[in-house]
Amino acid sequence: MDEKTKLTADEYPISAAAPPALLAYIALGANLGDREQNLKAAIEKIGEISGVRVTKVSAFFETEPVGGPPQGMYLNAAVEIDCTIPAGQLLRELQGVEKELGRKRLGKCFPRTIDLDILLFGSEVIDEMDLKVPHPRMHDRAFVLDPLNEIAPNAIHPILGLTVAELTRMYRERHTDK
Ligand code: A4P
Ligand code: MG
Repeated sequence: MDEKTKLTADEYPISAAAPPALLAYIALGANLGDREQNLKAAIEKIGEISGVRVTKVSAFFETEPVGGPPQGMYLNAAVEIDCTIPAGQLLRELQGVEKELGRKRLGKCFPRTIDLDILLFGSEVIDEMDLKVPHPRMHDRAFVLDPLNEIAPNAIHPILGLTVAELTRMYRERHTDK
């Protein structure tokens, strides 16, 4: 390459720094339709989001519904993703997946074909109108903690300063009949 066409580091296309990846955790829940199929389809679609790679998937846990009107049992799971997009964009992408899988928003805690919640996003703490991370109720729900503890016992809750394993143990202690 002669001097005239030589690119400086700034101009060279691949010199642009790749956005740093972080590990994030998503909770999945379904209690309408073919619940197992809904979870599997959601995991596949999450893996197709640009800038997201699914790195771990928990077992599927059958759980009693918590809150809301009387409704059927849930299947819950958690996934770990390696993520290079910002949390707000991830939320919008997940809402797109919920919509594609036929989610109708009937009201809070109503039955759903699929619910996708961001539990942890690296060590970020986010407190916006439409996005709170860590998920504000994650430490008080067995249907979230059990699947998450299976894939990420050492992940740290950045507000409480405790690992998922510790949160799970403390939840059990609070809910064991004395
Ligand atoms: N939002 C704020 N922070 C987040 C976040 N970290 N991740 C906002 C995802 N969304 C977040 O969510 C309502 C709003 O929360 C969204 O507009 C988003 O901007 P939604 O999915 O429309 O409604 P939702 O799921 O009914 O509300 P939410 O607050 O996610 O409900 P929960 O507290 O998650 O409870 N029982 C069992 N056994 N298993 C379940 O999975 N799920 C629920 C839902 C109740 N009982 C359950 C289960
Ligand atoms: Mg939700």
